Amino acid sequence: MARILSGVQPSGEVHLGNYLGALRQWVAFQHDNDAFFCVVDLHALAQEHDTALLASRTLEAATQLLAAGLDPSACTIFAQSHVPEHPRLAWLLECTATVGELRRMTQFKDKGGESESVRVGLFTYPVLQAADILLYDAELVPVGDDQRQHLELTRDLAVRFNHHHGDTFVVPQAAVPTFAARVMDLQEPTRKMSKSVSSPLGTVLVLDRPQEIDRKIRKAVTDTETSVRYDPEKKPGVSNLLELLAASTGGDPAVLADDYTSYGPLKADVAEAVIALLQPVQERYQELKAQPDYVAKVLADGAAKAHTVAAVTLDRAMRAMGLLPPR
Ligand code: AQP
Repeated sequence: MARILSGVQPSGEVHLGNYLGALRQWVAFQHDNDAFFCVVDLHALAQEHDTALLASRTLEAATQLLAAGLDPSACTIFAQSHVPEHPRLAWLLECTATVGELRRMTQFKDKGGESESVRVGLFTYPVLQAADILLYDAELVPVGDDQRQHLELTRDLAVRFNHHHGDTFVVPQAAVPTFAARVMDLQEPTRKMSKSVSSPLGTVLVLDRPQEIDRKIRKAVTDTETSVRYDPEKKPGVSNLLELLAASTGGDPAVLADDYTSYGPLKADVAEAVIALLQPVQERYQELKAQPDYVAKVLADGAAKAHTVAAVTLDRAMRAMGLLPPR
């Protein structure tokens, strides 16, 4: 049994990229591992957010994790802000991380890292993410491809801390799916599908109605050629569709491409496969959305369990850094 930790931001609605890159792996991992999954609401503060919506979005994200198939009797599900050890360990790690290594984070650069008015939280949030992971002694972190660099930073921080202060943290590894690890925006296929940036027509939401999914996929931007080929560099739109098909039905995108001679039938099959993939999630969601108290209870129980694990690691890290233990 490996210890697992991963999270999703309540920064908008859960989309197909989150589902294929992360959530589906989480569901697969939960039964044979000791898995912790959190709605990382503190991360959502690092960018412009709607104060009136954050709490309901956090509950909504948790509902969608359950709808995706997470089972609270098999794994621990909690909200990051309910476990105070996260920002406390983040501070200790911030005192070991350097400005240079945080400046190299491509997500920070992409989100306006050069600007004077960019928030300090956006700069340091990869360190909070490292704390999220290291608190649980996680060996594996199932994430999409966009998180690889942050995972590398987490590993670097853990190795450095262990070197300077003695063995304290488990050094984690990323688990990234083979296909659909970076689902691209359907309208701008050189940009990843994301909650906070993507275009409405370019993002398939997990809860989109079948007609809406069909419409978005049929309108997906491809290219001016007609041949169906898997070539993410030269044909990003078509390759994205092939990856969606491969991830939804099994198979290899380069091999699946041989079944098509034009884009129309490919789009029709992708739409059908994605609709079928999301149907059970949508059905479970309909049952769960009427039970907000149940979801809140799952989060409360999850936070209590997460706290017992996180408190031990934080105490170890504080002592290792030489802080006076409280009586
Ligand atoms: N497009 C994607 N393809 C595959 N995996 C993805 N993930 C995110 N986008 C894709 C994975 O989903 C998990 C949760 O990540 P997140 O909550 O940070 O997702 P987001 O949609 O990217 O949210 P934001 O608010 O737009 O955040 P930014 O832009 O900061 O990433 C992660 O495992 C992620 O890899």
